[in-house]
Amino acid sequence: MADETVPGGESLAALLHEQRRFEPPAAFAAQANAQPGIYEEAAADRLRFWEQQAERLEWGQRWERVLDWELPFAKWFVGGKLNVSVNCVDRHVAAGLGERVAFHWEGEPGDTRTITYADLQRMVCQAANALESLGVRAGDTVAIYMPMLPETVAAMLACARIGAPHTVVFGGFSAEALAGRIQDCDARVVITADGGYRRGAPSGLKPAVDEALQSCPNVRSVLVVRRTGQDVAWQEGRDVWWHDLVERQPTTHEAQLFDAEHPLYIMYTSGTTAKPKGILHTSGGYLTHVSATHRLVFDIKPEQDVFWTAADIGWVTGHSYIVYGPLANGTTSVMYEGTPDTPARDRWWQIVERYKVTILYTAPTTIRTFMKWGEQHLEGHDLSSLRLLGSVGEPINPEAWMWYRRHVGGERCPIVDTWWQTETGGIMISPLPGITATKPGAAMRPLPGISADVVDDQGRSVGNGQGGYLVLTEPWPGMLRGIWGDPERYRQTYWSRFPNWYFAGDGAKRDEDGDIWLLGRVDDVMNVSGHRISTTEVEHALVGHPAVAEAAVVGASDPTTGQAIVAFVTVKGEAADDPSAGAVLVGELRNHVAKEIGPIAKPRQIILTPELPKTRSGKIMRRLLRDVAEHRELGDVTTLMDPTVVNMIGEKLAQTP
Ligand code: 6R9
Repeated sequence: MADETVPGGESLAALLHEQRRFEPPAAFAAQANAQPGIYEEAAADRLRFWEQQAERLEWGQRWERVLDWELPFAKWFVGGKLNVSVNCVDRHVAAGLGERVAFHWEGEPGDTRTITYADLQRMVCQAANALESLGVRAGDTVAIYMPMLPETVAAMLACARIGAPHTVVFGGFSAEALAGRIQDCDARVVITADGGYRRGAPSGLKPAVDEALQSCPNVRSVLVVRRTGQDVAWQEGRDVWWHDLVERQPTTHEAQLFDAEHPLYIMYTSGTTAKPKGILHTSGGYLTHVSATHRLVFDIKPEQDVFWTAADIGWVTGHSYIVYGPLANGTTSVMYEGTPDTPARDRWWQIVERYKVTILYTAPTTIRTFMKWGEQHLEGHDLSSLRLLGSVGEPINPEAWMWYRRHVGGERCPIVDTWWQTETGGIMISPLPGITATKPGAAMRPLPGISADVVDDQGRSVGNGQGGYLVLTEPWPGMLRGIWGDPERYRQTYWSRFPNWYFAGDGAKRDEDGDIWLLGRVDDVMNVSGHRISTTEVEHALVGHPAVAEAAVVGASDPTTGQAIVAFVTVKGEAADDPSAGAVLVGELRNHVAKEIGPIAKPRQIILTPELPKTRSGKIMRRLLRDVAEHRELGDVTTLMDPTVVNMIGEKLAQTP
């Protein structure tokens, strides 16, 4: 992997020379939730460590065993029973904290709402009653396709309360993508909104639901929150307004206990094939993992902190660190509906100042966008409330890390670079603020209770600056329990590369001190602005267009988005030779991909070419296309059927805007 570049453009060689270290400030260390000794304690008895974390939750019935492990299937807290929504809401109200703010919510147009734990309890109970009135029972799946609203959280917790696993589909996904997910998990009820605000304008969601449901005949009810007030089509008997149904329900609801392994949610994520995988998370272990990591990694003091995960609820980061982790810990969070540059590029810094945010958690792509906009947008805003910063979603390049530290953190806030995945449920590798001396660009060490390694092809541990594959060598409580409806794919995807370990799909290196640096995906998954998109998924969308003969898609490093999608396409007919027809077609293809998958999957560049580089056995050589897209020297071309093809493609690329 020696010549690889990581997102942000820094080379592995440059990372190896990164020498800066930042010791935890003494005052921070003195008050931190995680104190030295925690690693040794957890290492001495891993299961006991997790059991202690589970004891921080409220259980209706205690577990009999901490873990049943039949590789690759884990059961945590076997025999235990709890209710996730009671843990996130009711127990705090019962403890007298009903007036504590759960969310400072801010809409993009500037409207605000303050939701206390008591408010949230009423909302969740009403929504749970409403779902039951629509016939939703424990075990039924519910699809949620919503903007960032308090009702979105209430909808998720209401599902959890009645034992109905939810699948939240990111509002940026297309009708097609939504339909695929609804069909895969056979959801019968969809919760949505008329629309939400994005970039200063209302953007519709209900129309996409209407379109999706044309191919989802099993959906019987659509519950619609009124957010933007835009006109929506209405199907009597199927569609019902949230304010008509939910807000008329009783504000109490008796929660039942569910088994620790009862399904909590399914989150679809891109794999290496065209079909997204439904990652299944269950209740007791997941909640233990996200609440413990939220407390230790973000040093949460629920009486004082104002926590802000600036991510969408539709991604796992939102599930674990906007909803389940923070609420399980009784935290006050900020939730913001819209984009960072609406109405101006200092919107986030206004929010930090207004709510006195103490902990900010966001993605490198956003940090790089702020860098591009310039630090003048932060000036004049009082950011002195901040005491800790977090990063997630992709490798953070040292330059962005340093900018974050200097301009957002005022050189005083520790930074936690947190590595994890939809599949892991919660944070796995991260510094512990107060203990770990951080290095710009390194996720550092597996958390207490987590076992990870970096290994070569043969499964041998590497060290001293060598690169390899990241593996997780012991089960952990937040781990996925499988792929919805496809146990074989679960085994194949994660547990076959190395026989006894979980293969994460990420490259990593371990430095001389034993600290871990993540290097990006080693498979065909791209990471665009922290969103996982499979190359195959985009190829699939492109070849679905009538003009396209063949398509090959690669991720190329991009200074802002980490990776960007570059597509090489051969077309049927004349378009490839006729530049004006070609330009029109390229525009059409970009929109086609946006429609099939979502705007985030729009290729940055589409290069029309008469040929794709293929091996003699006919396999498209994506590795070479990646070299071309990155303007790198080409690797081995000897297996190519026609070596002149790559040069020609390189020339085409140079001519493509
Ligand atoms: C939480 C989340 C998972 C993939 C993962 C890796 C990349 C996430 C990272 C990171 C380097 C970090 N990733 N955090 N790479 N450093 N701190 O992002 O989940 O959407 O499933 O993506 O994201 O490649 O495998 P998900």
